[in-house]
Amino acid sequence: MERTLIIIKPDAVQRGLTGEILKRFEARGLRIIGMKFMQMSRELAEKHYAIHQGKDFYEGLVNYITSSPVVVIALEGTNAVAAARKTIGATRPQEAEAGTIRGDLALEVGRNLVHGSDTVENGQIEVANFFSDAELISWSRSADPWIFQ
Ligand code: IDP
Ligand code: MG
Repeated sequence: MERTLIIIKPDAVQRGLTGEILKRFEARGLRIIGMKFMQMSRELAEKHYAIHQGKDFYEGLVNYITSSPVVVIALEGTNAVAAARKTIGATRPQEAEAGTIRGDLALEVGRNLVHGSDTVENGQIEVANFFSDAELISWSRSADPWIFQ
C-alpha cells in the first residue's frame, strides 16, 4: 500500500486549521498510520528540503518550516501520494483549484499550509525520515472494505 507524508505547516497550526486540513485527508479515505505534534529541527528541515538547497527561497523555506510547531501525519492508501497531492492543490495557491486545501485556504506560495510527498518513492523515504518503526501503526480500519476494493 502506498504511503505519503503530510506536514501541517506552522502557518496552518497557528491559524487553527489543523482539524480542517486533517478532516479532508480522512474524508478522502486515507488511513492514518502515524501522527505527531512536533517542533522540526533545522537538521530535519534541511534533510526534508535538501532538493531545494541553493534555490532563492531555500533559507526562507527552512526558517518557515522550523518557525513554530507542525503536525506530521503518515497516511496509507491506494494511490495515496497522488490522491493527497490532489487534495492539497497546486504549490502556488493562486493556481490551486477551489476545493483543494491551498485553493480554499491559502494565498501565497510561502504560506501554503501543507506538505505532501510528490512521488511514491519519496512517500516511503519521507515517512521513514519522520517516524520510527515503533511510531507507525499497522492496523485495519473497519471502513477499509468500503474504501479499498
Ligand atoms: P510542494 O510543496 O507543492 O511539493 P515544492 O516545489 O516542493 O512544492 O516546494 C516546497 C515548498 O517550498 C513549497 O510548498 C513552498 O512552501 C516553498 N516554495 C516553493 N516555491 C517557492 C517560491 O517561489 N517562493 C517561496 N516559497 C516557495
Ligand atoms: Mg515538494
